[in-house]
Amino acid sequence: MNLLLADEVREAMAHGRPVVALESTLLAHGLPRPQNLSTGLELEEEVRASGAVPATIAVLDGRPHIGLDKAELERVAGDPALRKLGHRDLAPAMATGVSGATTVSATAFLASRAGIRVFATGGLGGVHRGWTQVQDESADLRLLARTRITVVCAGVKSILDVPATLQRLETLGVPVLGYGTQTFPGFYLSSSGEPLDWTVHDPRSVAEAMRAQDGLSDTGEALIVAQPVPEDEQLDPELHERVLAEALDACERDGVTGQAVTPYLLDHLVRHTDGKALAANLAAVRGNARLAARIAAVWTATAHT
Ligand code: PSU
Ligand code: MN
Repeated sequence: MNLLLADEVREAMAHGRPVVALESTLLAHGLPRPQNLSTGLELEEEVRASGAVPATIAVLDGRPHIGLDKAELERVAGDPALRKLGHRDLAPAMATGVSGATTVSATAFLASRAGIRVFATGGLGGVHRGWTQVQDESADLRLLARTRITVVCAGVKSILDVPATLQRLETLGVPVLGYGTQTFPGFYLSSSGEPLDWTVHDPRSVAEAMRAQDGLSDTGEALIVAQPVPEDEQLDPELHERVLAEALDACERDGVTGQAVTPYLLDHLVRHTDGKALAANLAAVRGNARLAARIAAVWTATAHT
């Protein structure tokens, strides 16, 4: 496949050094400007400071990029016409020379093809509320059921039907590890209240689970590592509940559907919480970038033992 690896990423991979994939839809379509550019740069810094090389992934002029330079990141953060590309959009985007930010499904796919094993994001996509009417389930879930990559996230966005999403992950055979928690994180909230079956407490345990997974099969499902946003940085749960209900109403009233739903809801939350939703979102992704780098470091350090 025609993947364009940044020099730094190519070199790190060639020498078996840790690399962490980062998603670009959360920058282009999930965060307001201009914080999205500073966040993109900051996430790369967090990864570096924790000992790995960052590879932000996007499609530019039809070409999948694994690792962006500063000008490319500025383009991703600043271009209002940039498309949102899920996994199924990759082929048409490549054929038509389109540029787009990649969602979890497209990023996980491209990262895995490039040989990157660890990926950090904010919240995964999942089963939307009202699924019985609209069957809106993020393509993230099915892609993660057939891609061997470790995804560090803060749960799934609380705009979704969280219990239904966890059920789907179970059906699809995707393991979920709580990182220092026995309940599934709630993205803006430290806990969604949903219980988890597995809890780990350090990057080494995650790397061991990854190795055990590989021992069972060399292709197959992802591993989800769910790390909560620290409690003192979460969105106030009452504020969250109120504004989320308003956002869901507004979304229905405005007739928003398909790919536009997630960005619409996230934007509503940011604008109606006086920036507090944004602060919680940023705290979550920062923590995930750091943890992903630590996992990648242990993973590569133990590669031949
Ligand atoms: N997490 C965030 N912000 C985001 C997203 C996740 O903190 O914007 C994006 C991810 O790219 C995820 C996508 O893959 O939302 C899911 O969109 P959809 O529901 O249309 O599949
Ligand atoms: Mn969707």
